[in-house]
This record gives sequence, structure tokens and C-alpha cells, in this order.
Amino acid sequence: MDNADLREQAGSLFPGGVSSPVRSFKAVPDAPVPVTRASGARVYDADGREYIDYVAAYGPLILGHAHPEVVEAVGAAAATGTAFGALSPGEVELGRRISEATGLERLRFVNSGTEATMTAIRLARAATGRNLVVKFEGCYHGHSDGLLVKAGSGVATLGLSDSAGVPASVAAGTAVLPYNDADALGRWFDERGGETAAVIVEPVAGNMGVVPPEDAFRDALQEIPRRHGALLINDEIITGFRLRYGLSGLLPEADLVCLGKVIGGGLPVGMLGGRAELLSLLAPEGPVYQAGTLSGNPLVMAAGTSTLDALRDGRAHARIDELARYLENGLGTGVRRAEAEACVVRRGSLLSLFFRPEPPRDYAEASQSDTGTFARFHHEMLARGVMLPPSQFEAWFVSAAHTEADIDQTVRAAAEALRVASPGPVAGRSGS
Ligand code: KE4
Repeated sequence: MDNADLREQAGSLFPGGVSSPVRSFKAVPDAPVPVTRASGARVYDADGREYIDYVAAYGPLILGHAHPEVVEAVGAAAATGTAFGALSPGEVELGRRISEATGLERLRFVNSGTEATMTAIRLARAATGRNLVVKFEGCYHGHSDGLLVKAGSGVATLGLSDSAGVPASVAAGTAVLPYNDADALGRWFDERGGETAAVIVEPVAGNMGVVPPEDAFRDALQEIPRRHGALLINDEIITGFRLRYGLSGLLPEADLVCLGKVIGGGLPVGMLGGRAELLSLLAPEGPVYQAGTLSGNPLVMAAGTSTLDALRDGRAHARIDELARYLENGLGTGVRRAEAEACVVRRGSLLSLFFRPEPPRDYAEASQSDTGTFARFHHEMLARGVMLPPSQFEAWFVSAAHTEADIDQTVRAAAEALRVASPGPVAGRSGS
């Protein structure tokens, strides 16, 4: 089947023709590009076109696609059984590596980031006996009901449903504050700190484009929740083991940490970790129920363990950061030469090209980006063989499989695309 056939058949089977909304390319002119195979820094579509890939499955593939050691580990695991419904050595192998690298005393493996954050919040509510949770606008922590919430009318008001099917009563359990706004966090806790179970936050926001935390925000997260008896949950599902071997270190030590993506090496995973007395509240030791048929799956554990083993000596992270810096500098030059209203933000191997003059500090500013120009830029890059996440509000991911030559090709494509993708309304979809 070619791209068009795949899209047609998928369109009749799945809502939006995809298994996850962002893959529908809804925010860009092109029709979704099906990927049939991938290797290293490249993906290939069903028409046989090749692309340099910066989607990296939205983060897990820090080593690149089909890394030989990961493929071999998954194959070997599969040959001895794909799932047991029992404790297996692979869970201990990966769990030990994660605990040693992060200092997290006890862990629970789950099957997605959504499950990890959902469980962390349930645990925090049980541990504190409180119901309210604080999140930040533009941060995404998966699709559990209580996290599909948008900001209410004022800082002290509780959230409003941000998805059909989420009852107002559930949304009202979550407050949504501006990222990087230490004062807003202080005001919230002054008014409702005694009712607040937890604050959940991304150490570097990766779901509004890349928005790093400011020092004052970091200090507020360190001090305010704890002063009011609330827990801090760091959602390191993107940043964990991506910025370095272990936790990102960008936010204060959290009571609970959620991991995913990289620790599964591209297979379905999530993980919740933290202080022993908190994790011991989880069934079967404690009263907080959580379960999963395929949690700790041996193939996932093998993929994660081989990925972490390839990252352990730090050389891959050093290489990836060097390549990402090279890309950042090249894109910055392209922006200046094209006199484009755009800016590049990078933290480690996470990078965004915002179509706005200055780096945003929160979602309100990020959402002022010119998404029409981003859409045209995305189209021009795709036409030049570069696969970017199809949204202004996703991060680009550089992997250990990218090369200087890949970066040079990307920067050349971007220089042309920036000149072509001038501001204005977005053209209709074009098949590709
Ligand atoms: P999953 O349930 O999709 O495994 O993880 C949810 C999640 C939690 N926390 C953070 C910081 C995340 O970034 C995510 C998922 N990220 C999105 C896009 N940035 C995954 C892509 C998708 O939704 O298809």
C-alpha cells in the first residue's frame, strides 16, 4: 500500500485515521505521512520517501530508530516469551538501573505516561487526604480525566473541562496556573493550600514547544507546596534520561517522579517512583489501587534496559547535546538571514523553533506564535526531506543517530523554508 491507500484505509477504521491525534497532521497543510520503516535518524514513508526524523516517536528514540542493541534485546526477550503476568527478571534489571540513576527508592512500572501521572495523583491524594491538584497551562501529562482541564477565569478558580466527556465536577478538582508564574503559585496556596494534594509539573515544558523553568519558578516549586503539606510531582516523561543519565535535575527534588518514553526504548512504558513510604501506599501493600496486565512487560524491560545501558557512560548524551547545539546555531543563523520573526529554544536535545520574536515564558506567550507560518515551514521542510513534529507546540528531538551531515542538510532546508514560509493564512492540505 502507498501513502494514499494507507490513509484511506486508516481513515475508514480510526477517528482521524490515526491512533493518536497529533499524528493526524491537523495543524499543518500536509496529509499525515505514514511511516513503514525507520533506521537511525531516518524514517521512510509508504511512497518510498526518506526523511531525517526529529519526531523520534515524540521522545523515546534517543538512540535513533532500530538501534541494533535494542532490536537484539527485544528479539531475544520475545524468543523466551512475550508476557508472563508474573514478576520477571527484566523488571528487576530495569528497575535497579533506574533506581540507582535517579535515587528513587521504590518504583511501579505501568504502560504509558498517562497511567504514571494518573497514579501519581491518586497516590498524592491518598497520602495527603486532600483532593485538589495544581497543573500549569501548556503542560501535558496524558489524558486522564482530571488532567484534561483548562484554566478557569482567574488564578484562584478551579479548572474547566478541556475535553468532552470530562465532567465539570472532575475538572473542578484541578487548578491550572501559568507556567513560570511563581506569584500565581503563591496566591493559589495562600488561598487553597490546605486543600491541595499536589502540584504536577514538567521540568522543561515540552508540550507548548520547549519552555524552560525560570529560577524564581523553580524556587517557588521547591518551597511553596512543601510549606503547605502538598506533594511535588515532577513529570519527567520527556526529560527523564533524555537530558542526562537520570533525572533532569532542572527542578527541585520531587516527592513523586513520573518517567516514560526513553526508559522504554520505544516500547509502551510509564513509571512512577518516589519515597518508599509513598510508594508503599500502592496495592498490594497499601490502599491505593493500581494495576496493569502488561506492566513490566519483558519486551519493554529489555528495550529499556538496553537503551539505558547504551546511555550510561554519558558519551551519547554529550554527542546528542553537541549535535543539538549545532542545529540550534544553524537554525539561528537561518532565522537572522531570512529576517524571520522566529526564535530557537533548546534544552539539551529538546528544541523548538517558535514563530514569534522572543522565547515564550508560558503558554499565553507560546500561543501567540504564528502557527500559520509554522504550518508552511513544516510543509517546506517535509518537501525537503525533513520530518518535524506537525505542531508548533511539540519539541524537536535530536538523537544519537543524527550526524553533522544530517544537521547540515536540516539547516540548509530550514534556510530555504524560512524564506519561503512567509506570514499569512495557511493553504489547504496537500497529499504527500
Ligand atoms: P503517554 O500516555 O502518551 O505515554 O504519555 C503522556 C505524557 C505525559 N507527560 C508528558 C510530559 C508527555 O509529553 C506525554 C505525552 N507526550 C505526547 C506529545 N508530546 C505524546 C504524543 C502523543 O500524544 O501522541
